[in-house]
Amino acid sequence: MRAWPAPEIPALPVRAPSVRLFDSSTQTLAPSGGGPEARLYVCGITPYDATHMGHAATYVAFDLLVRAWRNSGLTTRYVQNVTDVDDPLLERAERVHVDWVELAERETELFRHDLTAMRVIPPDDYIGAVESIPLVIDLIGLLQEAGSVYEVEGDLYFSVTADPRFGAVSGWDRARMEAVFGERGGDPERVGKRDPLDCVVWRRERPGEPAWDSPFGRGRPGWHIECTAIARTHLGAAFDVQGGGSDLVFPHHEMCASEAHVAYPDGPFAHAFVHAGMVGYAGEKMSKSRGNLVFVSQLRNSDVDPMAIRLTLLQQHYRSDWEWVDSMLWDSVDMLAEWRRAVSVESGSPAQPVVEGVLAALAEDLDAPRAVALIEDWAQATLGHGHLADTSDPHAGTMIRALADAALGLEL
Ligand code: 5CA
Ligand code: ZN
Repeated sequence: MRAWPAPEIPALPVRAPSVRLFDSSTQTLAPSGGGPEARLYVCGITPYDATHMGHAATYVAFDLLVRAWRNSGLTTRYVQNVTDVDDPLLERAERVHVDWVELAERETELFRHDLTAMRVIPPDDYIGAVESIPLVIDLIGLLQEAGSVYEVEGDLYFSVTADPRFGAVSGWDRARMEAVFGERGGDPERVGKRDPLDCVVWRRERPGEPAWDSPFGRGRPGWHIECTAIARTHLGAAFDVQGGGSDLVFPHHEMCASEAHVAYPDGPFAHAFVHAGMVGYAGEKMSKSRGNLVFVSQLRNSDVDPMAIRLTLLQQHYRSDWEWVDSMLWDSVDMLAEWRRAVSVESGSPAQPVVEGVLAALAEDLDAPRAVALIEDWAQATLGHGHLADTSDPHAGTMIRALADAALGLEL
């Protein structure tokens, strides 16, 4: 699948510290990106509706990671999927009487435009579920050879007990797993399953649903196996990070890891699992199914500067759950205008400590709010509003402009 155009990123004269990230599976901060190439898989959209602030916040968070890795001297390899066939997409297409392929293409295209406007670095490989069906079929074959797949009325299930490490990603106990499995695409109550938590890897054809030929009959892939297959094929074993929003910790990332452990006993799936917090609006998690949404495209259509949207997202730590409030956006519009004024003055407050501080903040679990505060202090000092008014650095504006762009993705 085609991704979107890459923003131009200025090179910085200083090298950033190595990145440390909070790994959900160990609940600790750990060094990240050990090799010369850092490898990242981020779970992409299910394209049945437009990009909302929750999606945008998650993709901006992993964009900060790519930038932090690159600024620390690593090269990066980034893969993202598009769940372009799955229950929620098919249900929406049927409800609004649109062909599911058309709906997926339209919403994916809108997503590309939204993320381009927000200067989010595109993945190197942008891979759809439909185009990955041959990979999924091969992977199910490996799971079958390992004796971890069984059939219920023509549907194939992965047996979670086949992986002794099942549960290691979320660290949840069974009661908690069972409580949310049904709400997040699982079918804990289905009769004939060996374990309520087993997940579908191949769903046999139903009338009116798309289906593809396979050695196990016509059907379509289950959700989790799509990401397992794409990540393992396009990144190999033991890549650095699997990322997504915190709603994917269980079952999605847990199942991806277990399927990979069983199919490929040669190595771990991802070294770390990194999760962005949930963005809410009007008292609830922003979600396509609840309909309490603020869309990036809607704001763009009303001529809101995408950089102001981005700056709003950056002021929340990526791991926090938070609520979008419209006034945050207007505050960011003002802040951005001040920053733009500050980088245009002839001589500004010294940039060097700001560069070092911002890069250090981002290397320490992507602390964008701290990075924003440092640039804000610099802007205030440069404009003479701060107590530290000092405008002795003639290169400060150029340097801060490059810094905001390279480290935070903000074009001033
Ligand atoms: N296609 C699957 C992943 S393989 C999926 O979860 N699609 S999605 O469209 O529902 O979500 C896309 C990404 O946005 C996921 O990483 C998800 O965790 C994240 N996300 C969804 N809602 C929110 C929210 N309210 N706040 C933050 N992130 C969110
Ligand atoms: Zn995924």
